[in-house]
Amino acid sequence: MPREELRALQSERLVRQVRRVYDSVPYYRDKMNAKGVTPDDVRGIEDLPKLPFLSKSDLRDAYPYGLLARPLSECVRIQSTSGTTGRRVVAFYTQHDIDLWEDCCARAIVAVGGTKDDVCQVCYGYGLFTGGPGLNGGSHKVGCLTLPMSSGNTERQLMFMTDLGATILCCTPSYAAYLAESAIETGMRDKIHLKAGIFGAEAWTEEMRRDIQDKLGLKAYDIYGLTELSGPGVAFECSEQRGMHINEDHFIAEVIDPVTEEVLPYGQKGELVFTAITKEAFPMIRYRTRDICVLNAEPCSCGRTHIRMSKPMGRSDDMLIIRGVNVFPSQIETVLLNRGMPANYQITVDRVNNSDTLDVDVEIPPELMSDTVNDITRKEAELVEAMRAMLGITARVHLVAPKSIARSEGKAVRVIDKRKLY
Ligand code: DLL
Repeated sequence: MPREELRALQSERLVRQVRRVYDSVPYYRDKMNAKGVTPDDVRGIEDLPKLPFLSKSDLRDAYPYGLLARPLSECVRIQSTSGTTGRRVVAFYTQHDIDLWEDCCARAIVAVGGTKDDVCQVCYGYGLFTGGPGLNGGSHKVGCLTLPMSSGNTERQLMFMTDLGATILCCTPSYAAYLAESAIETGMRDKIHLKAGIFGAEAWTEEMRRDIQDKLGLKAYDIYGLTELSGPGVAFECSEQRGMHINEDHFIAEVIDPVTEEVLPYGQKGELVFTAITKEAFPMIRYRTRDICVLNAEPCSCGRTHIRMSKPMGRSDDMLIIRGVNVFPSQIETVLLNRGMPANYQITVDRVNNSDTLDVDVEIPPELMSDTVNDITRKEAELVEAMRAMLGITARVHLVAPKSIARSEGKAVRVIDKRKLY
């Protein structure tokens, strides 16, 4: 669609969406009233900056139903991120929302050359996580033979991949790298016929792209999305592999200065903000993603007119993505404090053999100092279990001697991220 037409479509959808949320969601109405803006003030996309921002804290305040724009009886599904209730995002979908979301994922598959003749192996997690259900739906829409593998069980993944001749692989980039290594180690590499991979949900570098491409003999494409906006498929790479086209007929993108909240011109680095203009149940107006990136409006040689976003270059909050799971350091702190441990801890994240590691060093409280090695090992195991329950992933917990974690004169350095992903 030519850009002028797209802009007109976005304007029309935005105006309708703003009116709809104002009329049906008291939470939005109050926020707009507080900013002194009514739906009459929004006549087109140029009026977008008048609207208030929405952030994760709004989602928390309004949890679970406060941002619903349709009656619950019209909703057919929820999806959710990892995390505790407070941090957890629960998104609602009508059947129409699911159809549009799957369309977005289908576009991503078509963009990597997918057709109904392809065999598409989906090894993102199924269930609450959006990765599996989103790509699964997209693959059906394209008409690919879909292998709904979900994550894990590498041996079985490789068996289906080779026996059924998978041609498209959808998973996190770190799992793709792990699959590649396992295929090489088990001598199955020559039986793999993948042509494309659709990898996202976490940050990955160009080096990692080259490594996966070389090892699996495919072209590796990036895909971006977040639960709040439906899931994967908000943006995806085309044959150019140079930035991800944003599905702008569904999502209007802005980049802002995260501190001043001023809207920045295309080409400048800032925090990505999205307005979902077609979602029914869980609309999201000017949602602050906390992802830092750059938008690029230059025409793309693939012919798509949608602008492109760079790979996320970091976050404007402290969220970590570890093995595809969203983790806030405060969740780890909560586990420690609930279990009577001191707040003297340090989190180290690294990537070893393309897989994320999470280590938590905690100083032994003085009352445990007299305990035996057995007691300490038991305490560590208990903390590992409590963290798994809170975060959904396994951390290695090490009880260390009191005062062995360096004290800082300013802010405590709680997190050391050695992954160099950005
Ligand atoms: O990760 C949705 C998704 C599933 C995207 C499968 C792609 C593929 P959440 O769990 O809500 O949703 O996490 C969203 O993950 O704000 C980014 O910080 C990060 N993220 C997602 N895609 C990418 C990517 C899914 N391609 C958060 N590169 C987002 C870097 C990404 N970070």
